[in-house]
Amino acid sequence: MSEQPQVIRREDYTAPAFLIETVELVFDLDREATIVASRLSLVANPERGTGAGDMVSLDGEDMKLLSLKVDGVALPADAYEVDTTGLRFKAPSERFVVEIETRISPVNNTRLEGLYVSQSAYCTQCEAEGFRRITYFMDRPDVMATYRVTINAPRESCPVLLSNGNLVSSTDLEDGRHQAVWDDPFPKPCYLFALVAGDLACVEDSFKTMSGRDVALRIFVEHGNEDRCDYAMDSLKRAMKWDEDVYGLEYDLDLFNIVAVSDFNMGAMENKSLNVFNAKYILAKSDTATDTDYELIESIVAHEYFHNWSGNRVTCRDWFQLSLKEGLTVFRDQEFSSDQRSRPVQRINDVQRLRAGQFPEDGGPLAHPVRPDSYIEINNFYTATVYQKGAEVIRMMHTLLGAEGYRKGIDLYFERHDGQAVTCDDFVRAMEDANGVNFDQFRLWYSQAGTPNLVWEGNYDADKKVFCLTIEQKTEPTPGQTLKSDLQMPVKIGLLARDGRELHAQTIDLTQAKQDFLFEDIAEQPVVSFNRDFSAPVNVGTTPSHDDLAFLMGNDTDAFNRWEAGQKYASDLLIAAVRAYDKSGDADAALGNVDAFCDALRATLTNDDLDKAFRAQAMILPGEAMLAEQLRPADPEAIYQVRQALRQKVAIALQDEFEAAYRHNASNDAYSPDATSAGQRALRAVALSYLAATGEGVFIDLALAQYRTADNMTDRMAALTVLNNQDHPGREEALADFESRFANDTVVIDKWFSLQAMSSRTDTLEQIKKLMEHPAFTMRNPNKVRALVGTFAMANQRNFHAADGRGYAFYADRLMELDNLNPQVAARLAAPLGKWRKFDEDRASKMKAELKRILAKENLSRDLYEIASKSIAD
Ligand code: B3K
Ligand code: ZN
Repeated sequence: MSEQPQVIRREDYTAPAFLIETVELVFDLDREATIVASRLSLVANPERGTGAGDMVSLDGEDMKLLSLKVDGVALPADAYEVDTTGLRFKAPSERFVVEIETRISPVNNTRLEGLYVSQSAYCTQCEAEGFRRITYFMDRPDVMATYRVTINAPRESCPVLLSNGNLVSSTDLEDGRHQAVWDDPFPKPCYLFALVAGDLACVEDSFKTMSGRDVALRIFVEHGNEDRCDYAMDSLKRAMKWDEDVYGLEYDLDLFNIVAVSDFNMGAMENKSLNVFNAKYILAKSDTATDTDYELIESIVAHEYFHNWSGNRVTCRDWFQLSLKEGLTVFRDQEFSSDQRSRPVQRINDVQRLRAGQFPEDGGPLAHPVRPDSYIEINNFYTATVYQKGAEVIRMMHTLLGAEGYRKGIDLYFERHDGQAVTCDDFVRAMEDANGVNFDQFRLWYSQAGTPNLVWEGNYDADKKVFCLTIEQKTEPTPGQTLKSDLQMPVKIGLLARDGRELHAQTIDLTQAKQDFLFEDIAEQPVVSFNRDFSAPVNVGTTPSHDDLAFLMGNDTDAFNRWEAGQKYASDLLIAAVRAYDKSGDADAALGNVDAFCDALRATLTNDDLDKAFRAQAMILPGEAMLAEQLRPADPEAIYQVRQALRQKVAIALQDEFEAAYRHNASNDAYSPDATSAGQRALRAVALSYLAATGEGVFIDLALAQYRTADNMTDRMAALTVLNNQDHPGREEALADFESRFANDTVVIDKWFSLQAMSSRTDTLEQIKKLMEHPAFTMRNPNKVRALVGTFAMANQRNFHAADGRGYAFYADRLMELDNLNPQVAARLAAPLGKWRKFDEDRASKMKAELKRILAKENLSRDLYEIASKSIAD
């Protein structure tokens, strides 16, 4: 880096010196040279007491200033300053009009922020700070204005011209060009601005709101994909209805547009009335999308729609408050999915995601509070902590206040703050005021980083029939935050009798470092079901006896904890075995006798009272990365070997049951993405995967047969996933077949890339290098990079951490290559190298050497600099 990048701090927040009331934009679209004319009406901010003579400071990057007028008069060169970060001049009065013309180059925009080209269409991405790459502006979320947008473009290449709000007019212009004018009556920050133009197909439907208004719903996709929009459209309608039913929130315009594009930095974007999506989260039909894809589409479509209120109508004062909209909206989409599908399975998935992504973040070099205190590049803070932990914080308020109390708080929040840019604190205050509670201690969840550790102990007094539960909490220091306070959290518990009856259930309000809770009239020594439904997002250090875990797996009335007991049991066995393996090198011997565990799994697998999706989940052993989190140092090869060995033992012990599950869950019905059918497929897929783990060739043949005859992508991928790790000619046959079917399908072929990047085979890195030459692969498309390169580091622990360090070197090379094209995506992929503290010295020093190499790169972006420098710090 040429100079140290600037750190932005939350405590430095000041209100804007000037406000912008209205924005008029005119775009003359051209791939190489788009001209943007903007007309802004500015007014001094009364809160700041500014006025004539004060500096007007507008952000702007990577564009050419063509002209600048204030109140209709061109500013002479010495009356303004322009550099690579923005434009500054003195205000002539308290109220004035600024007119600016800029030139930008969409086709050369490889960062995919601002206005860029995806396939043949123009599109924008402005959150967090992309608008400043379109025109000079106060690019901050607390400047809210109404927008009128005129788009001029050639009619033939861009028949579709879209922006936010309502279409005011469409007109033909000269020279084959045409014009559309859009007007958005709702004041919004510029990060919610969007423009799309191109030759896109449109799928249309409508929704009648609770007050009886008809809203036109449109999904725009590349031609040929019209038949893949049904599920997204259906999800949108269900989300609109759910928000009315559960939150009383109605959509506010007559039009809601979604556009799916192939080149996109993240999942989707909630621009007002013009959501832009990564195509993989819209397009689905049974032979191209798996059940998991359908689930993701449902939840992301809902998430972006829900932002219309939680994010757009009420937005963030500054980017430190990001979780105000993201934590809340994730909680909303999780609850939506729970209502559409199996609630316990949804909770298990959400907790798995939190544990896989957020807990390691919170325990590593990039730990930060849900409301961070500082950043170098805000795009690096769209994190699991802000999103997933932020959602857990909202969920805890929901648990503490109850559904009704929570709804009262939400109603007050929207009533008070509609049309405003506010803080996380404002949200908590609405919850407090509506319910007459004090959340001073609870607020610490926003400011304190790190995952609390809870341990508990139970003591039963048989004479008095009193059970005493002692809970202790402790949070380890995180970078820059050594002192930790005790947090308030709801801990749901159940006390179970040996015959499975529930003796007592309660939500405990934990507030102290160490606290005793007494339960009277408990007839017998109970088995404790602790932190049910994962009511507090914490690590629980106490491991019950294997007998109690097996009992909970079979008897807990809380489905989440039934699953959790199995995970704890498996982790306990595996961790002990990894330690023994390190000495003996014999995975089977290291595991010893696991019959009792297998029996407990069998009881779950064959319990027809349980949801199939749940049973499938319960069969899956904790992943390699999850186990690595619990070991210091983690030996990736030992973890791999021991986990495989346990899988084989389970497979052999339960072979009959898995065969039965495989047979009984075949379906002759046409594919349907509903949760019940998906659960059936999931159980069958788990059965197949275990059958293959027995090591018997006939089951590899079975996987190949399933691949050949599959009539939907879920079954096809389940078979291919099994074949992918095998040394068997069926693997090559199936991979070649998949390639020939989907090579030209940009969304689907990514499954093929990522599957190969995930393979546990030892030739995987060589294969990945070859695949980078594949015609369908390009470093310019984020989905491709994530599928092939990102998957390798994130989901292939064995090969990424290969002892010779080649995995690390390859990865660092790709990050540096990508940094030149798209720093945001490069930085978002960089975290795996920062995990060096978890590994042995040799691996740690190799990982650090790669981080150093990255830090020495010429023209290193601010984005990657921030992640790499924080990752390397001791
Ligand atoms: N708000 C966007 C994320 C923007 C990311 C910018 N780096 C999508 C979402 O959370 O809904
Ligand atoms: Zn969001």
